[in-house]
Amino acid sequence: TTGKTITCKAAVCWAAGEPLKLETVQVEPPRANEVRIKILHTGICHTDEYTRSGNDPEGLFPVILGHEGGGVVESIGEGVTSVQVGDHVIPLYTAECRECKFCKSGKTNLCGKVRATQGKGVMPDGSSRFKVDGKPVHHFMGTSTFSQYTVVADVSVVAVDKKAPLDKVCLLGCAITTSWGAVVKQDGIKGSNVAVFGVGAIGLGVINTANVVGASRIIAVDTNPDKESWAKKLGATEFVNPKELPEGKKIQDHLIDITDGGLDFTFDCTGNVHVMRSALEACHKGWGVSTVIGVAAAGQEISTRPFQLVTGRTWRGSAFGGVKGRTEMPTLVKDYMDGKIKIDEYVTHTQKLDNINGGFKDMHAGECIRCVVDM
Ligand code: NAD
Ligand code: AHE
Ligand code: ZN
Repeated sequence: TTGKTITCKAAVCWAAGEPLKLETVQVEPPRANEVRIKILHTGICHTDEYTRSGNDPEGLFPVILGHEGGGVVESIGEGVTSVQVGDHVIPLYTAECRECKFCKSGKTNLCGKVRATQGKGVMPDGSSRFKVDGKPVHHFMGTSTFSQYTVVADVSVVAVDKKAPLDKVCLLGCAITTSWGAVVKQDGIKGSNVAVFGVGAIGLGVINTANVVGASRIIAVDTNPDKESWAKKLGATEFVNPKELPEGKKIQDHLIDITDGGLDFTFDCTGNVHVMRSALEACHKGWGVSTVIGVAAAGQEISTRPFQLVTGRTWRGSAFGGVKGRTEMPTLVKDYMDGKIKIDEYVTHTQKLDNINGGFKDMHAGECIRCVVDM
């Protein structure tokens, strides 16, 4: 609370659809129950692009995007006990206060403490810690990791082992944890048939985790043929390109044909609502479960015949893999250090902060799994 405002560089998105712009930004000291973090590395997730593009109904501008970061605590506000100056940390877009109805329910990782202000692009007290030329800039997902310094709520950050390389474990801030949790927290994957729609970082993580927990068949589905080798490298047993099916053949019908009635589990990792429908309908009658992980644009809706559900298929979704970040992240980092969780394989590209737009370009090019930005 006695700290000074820090002047540093950040990538600011001034308006929906615009490229990010490197700006000199003033970052105010952390107030009570807030933590200021020097961000060293951050991944670029498709969700950053989704909000940048203007497709996010919660999108606010100007904004500092980024939610897959790793850094070091620079200073803490009054009342902060969970992290200390110098701790290596991962910001959490899914907070964990351990006090709210959600946290205490034991049924969900969603936390109610800061979500409302987070969605409004401000800190819990309703104000922003970022200014450019005296003008406030919005926070994003409670993390804003595309800034050399950021301020987060103390319930939105977790300390991790200092020996863990931050240029890798930053991906635990979103992609790796999201996909790991979506599989590990779903009972019954061992010995089952699984289909994964979309082989980006999220889909690959689902494939890899399904392989680790012992799924018997893992069918990867992607419209980009270059994703076949990626999918197989991380444990897919088969690959299907929906574009290569005979004219008029739906992907769900093809999958039902080759699996004697459909999949036990499917995952949407595309964010495309038509793909979500295919993933649900590819499920086996009586018991198939489809998990929506992808994030769809404003105005998009999912649909299917209710008969699909009446006849025993389940449609569900998952945010941050159902993982409670403050409680579970240290173990995930340890699992990575022990070689039980893959991360290095996903980092196909790196960029410097001043070329962060190049990282967005890499993502669109299709051969990039994750681009990690060196801040
Ligand atoms: P990505 O762009 O790297 O990967 C998406 C993949 O889907 C690509 O390989 C693309 O070729 C493929 N694809 C596109 N259209 C397809 C189609 N019609 N059929 C089959 N494949 C198709 O994205 P990502 O970073 O891996 O993220 C995937 C999705 O997950 C995004 O929507 C993202 O916003 C969302 N996400 C959700 C959570 C969560 O907590 N629920 C967390 C992270 C990301
Ligand atoms: N603002 C968006 C919400 C998008 C969304 O669903 N986000 C996921 C995380 S994506 C990470 O890459 C999530 O955690 N959702 C739960 C939550 O509370 O936001 C929209 O579409 O309105
Ligand atoms: Zn993400």
